[in-house]
Amino acid sequence: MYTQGLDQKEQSSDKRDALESAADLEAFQKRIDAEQKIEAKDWMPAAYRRTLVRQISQHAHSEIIGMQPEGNWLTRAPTLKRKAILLAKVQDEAGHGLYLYGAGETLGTSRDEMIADLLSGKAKYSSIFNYPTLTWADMGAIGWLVDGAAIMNQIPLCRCSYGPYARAMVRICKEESFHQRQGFDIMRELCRGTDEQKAMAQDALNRWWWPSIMMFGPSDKDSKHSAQSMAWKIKRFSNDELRQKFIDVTVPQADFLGLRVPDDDLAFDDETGHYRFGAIDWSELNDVIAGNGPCNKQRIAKRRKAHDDGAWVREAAIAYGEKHATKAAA
Ligand code: BYC
Repeated sequence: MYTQGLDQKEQSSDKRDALESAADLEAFQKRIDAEQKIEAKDWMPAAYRRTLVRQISQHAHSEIIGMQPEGNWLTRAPTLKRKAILLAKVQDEAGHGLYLYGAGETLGTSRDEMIADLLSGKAKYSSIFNYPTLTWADMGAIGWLVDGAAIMNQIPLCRCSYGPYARAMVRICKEESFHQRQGFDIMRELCRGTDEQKAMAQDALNRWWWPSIMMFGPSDKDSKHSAQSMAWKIKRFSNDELRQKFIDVTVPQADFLGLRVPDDDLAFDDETGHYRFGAIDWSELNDVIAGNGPCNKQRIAKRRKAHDDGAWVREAAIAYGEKHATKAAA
């Protein structure tokens, strides 16, 4: 179902870009401006296709790698109910990865190719998943902040100009909304608990706040893809706009919990109606993206091992498929 784009096999990207006529590019932009969805079989500029493969595959990789920090707590969830909820959340993330790889495949890049790029280090995944999960409160902070940031970024993607990506995002956002609420619920319970539990919640907020703010990507002035992605209506808001929206909705939630956001410069600005916030340490984001975050090596090593350990399953599935195809042909 998702492989119809595979017949449009790659010429070198420069060759394909050069073959595109100004008239085709103009007609394409008109469709985008008219809010028409672009579908897998439609003509599209090679650069639009490349941008989508880059973003969708990196998004898929983030979901798959994102299972690790929370998977770490499945065996240590404090109650059976919390364990069942966390298990469902981690399984949802596997599902999100699969819908997204499916959406990526409609553009003519196979899942194997996308995964090979992740494992070789060529493709990125979200910086946020390179931080360790040290206490149970981190499960609360991830749900509340990381999924909260994810929703802020992903709701506009439901209106992305590329149909298969936009449609995949609808279900993903519904599930992310449950994830965010379960995280906030963990934080609320800890904040209403003993002093020790509240301190654990505060410590998790201290460690996850700035990395969550950085999830939105570099500042607009340093975002190399934003202008084109917004013109193509892949992105509907800039990185800084989404970051500000996230801060504006999240700070009152921290106040409600009785927690302190770890930013001395944070203040509500009556004139703009937004929170002003302190300077972001971009060197930290750049380091993590470059592979030097606290857990980058561990995350990729674990993903590589899981991929290698699963080789027999893929081989068995192919053999099973071939057996049935031969039977059906006979
Ligand atoms: N981490 O020009 P820019 C989830 C890269 S999943 C790492 O602004 P763009 C969840 C960027 O890729 C969360 N890399 O790029 C899962 C680019 O490098 P390349 C993931 C980052 O694409 C499980 C370069 O920096 N969400 O939420 O216009 C449990 C320049 O950036 C990051 C998505 O993937 C980063 N934080 O904007 C819980 C959503 N930021 O590709 C939660 C879809 C930037 O040129 N993606 N880079 O090598 C997007 O919306 C956009 O791709 C981004 C970046 C806003 C992330």
